[in-house]
Amino acid sequence: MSHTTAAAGEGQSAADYVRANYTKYEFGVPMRDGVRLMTHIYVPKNDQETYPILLNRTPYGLRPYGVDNQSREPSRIMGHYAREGFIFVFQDARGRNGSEGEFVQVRPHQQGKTGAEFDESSDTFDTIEWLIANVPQNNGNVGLTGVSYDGFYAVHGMVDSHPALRCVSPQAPMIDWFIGDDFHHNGVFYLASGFGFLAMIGQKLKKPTRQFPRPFDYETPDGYEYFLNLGPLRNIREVLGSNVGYWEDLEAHGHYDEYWKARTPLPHLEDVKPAVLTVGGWFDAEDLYGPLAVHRTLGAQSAGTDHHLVMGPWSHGGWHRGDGDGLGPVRFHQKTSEWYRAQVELPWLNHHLKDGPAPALARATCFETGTNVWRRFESWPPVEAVATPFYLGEGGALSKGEPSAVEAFDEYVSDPAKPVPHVPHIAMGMTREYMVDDQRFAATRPDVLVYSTPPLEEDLTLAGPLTAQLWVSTTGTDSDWVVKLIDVYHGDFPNPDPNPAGLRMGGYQQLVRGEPFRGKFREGFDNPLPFEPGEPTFVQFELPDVFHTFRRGHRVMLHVQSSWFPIGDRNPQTFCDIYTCDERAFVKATQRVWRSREHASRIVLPVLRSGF
Ligand code: PG9
Repeated sequence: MSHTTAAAGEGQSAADYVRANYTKYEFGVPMRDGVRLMTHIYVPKNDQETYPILLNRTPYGLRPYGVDNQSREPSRIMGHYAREGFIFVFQDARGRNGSEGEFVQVRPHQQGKTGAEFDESSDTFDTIEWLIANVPQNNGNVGLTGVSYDGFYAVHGMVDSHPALRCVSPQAPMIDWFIGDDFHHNGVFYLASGFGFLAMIGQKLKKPTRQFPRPFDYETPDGYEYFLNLGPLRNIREVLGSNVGYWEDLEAHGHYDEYWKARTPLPHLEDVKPAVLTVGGWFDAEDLYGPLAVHRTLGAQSAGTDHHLVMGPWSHGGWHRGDGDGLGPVRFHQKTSEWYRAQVELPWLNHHLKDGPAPALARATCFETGTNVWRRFESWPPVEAVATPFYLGEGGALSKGEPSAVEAFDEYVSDPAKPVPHVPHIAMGMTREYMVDDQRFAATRPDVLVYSTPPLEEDLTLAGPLTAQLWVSTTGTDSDWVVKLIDVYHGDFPNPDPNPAGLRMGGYQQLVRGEPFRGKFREGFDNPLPFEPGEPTFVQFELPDVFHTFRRGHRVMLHVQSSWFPIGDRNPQTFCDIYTCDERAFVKATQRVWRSREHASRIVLPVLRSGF
């Protein structure tokens, strides 16, 4: 038996190190229905050891294909852990790229499968069965990780899991494309990012291709202008042409029907056997709903599962990218991503896959922004947080005092021809930084209502979801309501040093959490209802969890508006099928947000701590 010694590792790029120390294999792994899934396997050349398998399944392709082509690092996680003794396995999902079969976007789980019936859970099970039986030097233990779409597959892999699957880490997993991930938030279509995805991997391909699709050529850097000129959503079909693909599904399912209900894996997260480490980022613009929903559902439905949550100050996938010491102008003054990988993820993988020491993990390890400190909780949201209503008041006040006026409201005209931008600068698509961008540009618009506390006399820490409870009226018959929670820095907040961008951080209005809600769904996402023009109507919705401290001297600010473009599509403000309506449906509407004794609008904040 020949054996090799690892080449010198330090100083080499991950790709060079992988080439020098791993043998790449490529197989079509057979599923129970005979379809073969393209699978890349990287086995350490040191054949004196056995190693656990770290599996990742993806719709985005495994380029480069071919055992002799190792022209690039296969993945970030392999780049981080190439020296840690794993067998890395990457697989094209069914029907994608090098794999056979039919690709189905967010394929539903099939309960009670028999014979050759399959889904993502069985494809994962069959893959693990084959790997354990065929891959040299494996120690019989398998871990499954994945970010975003790959995280969706990781969640499916933990359902009816293979006995060799010891641990699963769904990271920013997509969980529900209508309620809160990617394509929709509370029924509002996420136009800027959704269109980009449709143009990238939304096509219904006649057969899988190993080529990654060329990015869509918008012919302008200005997303606001591009999508405004695009007009009603129905024009997407025309722009994508024969590649319209998945848009047809989105267009056909404009409310939360059986199509959508079948596509969330949450109902199947029962009796989950592998250990689970769910990871998310407070500033994840794509899939923030998913990790929080998985954590809550495991806690509610799968009591026996050894599961933990990590929420850091990260954008989408930020925990595997870079060192995590800031996002845009917001600094965390520590390498949060490196800390997570070294102190949490790798020890957790080694514990479950190599019988390493158990990392001292609380149920939830969460980074508190504002004070920039990791904290540990035995439950998330923390039971100690107190739901505290802050009322919208006269003169733009935001306070704990209930309004006393008999009839009071603030109003603005919402014009779909001039929607409120979601970013202060020119951008195409969805930038990572929009989740913490300065909101001063919006605060001065006549179609944005602004409410604020006075400068805080002591720190205010929020931990958990926010609930908007608005009494609103509109002259239209449908409307969106966007609520943004903002941390207003005091006037002499220090500028970065060095400050190449010439930022002025004094008075910065940092977005902490923003979320839209399509008003027609106020009685249920599967029950769209028109507004009665002019009639005060109660609209309530949740904004995803935060863990943020407003420092003493800062202000808590709320913006309320009826468009957020082009992150969200424009509501025509006429009750109709927004995916197929034409330009005539788009009308100006006068919006009112009521703040009277009988119609008291408020935001309920999860106050964990005031002061020290
Ligand atoms: N979560 C990402 C995404 C999916 C669908 C639409 C837009 C973004 C992703 O998996 O890339």
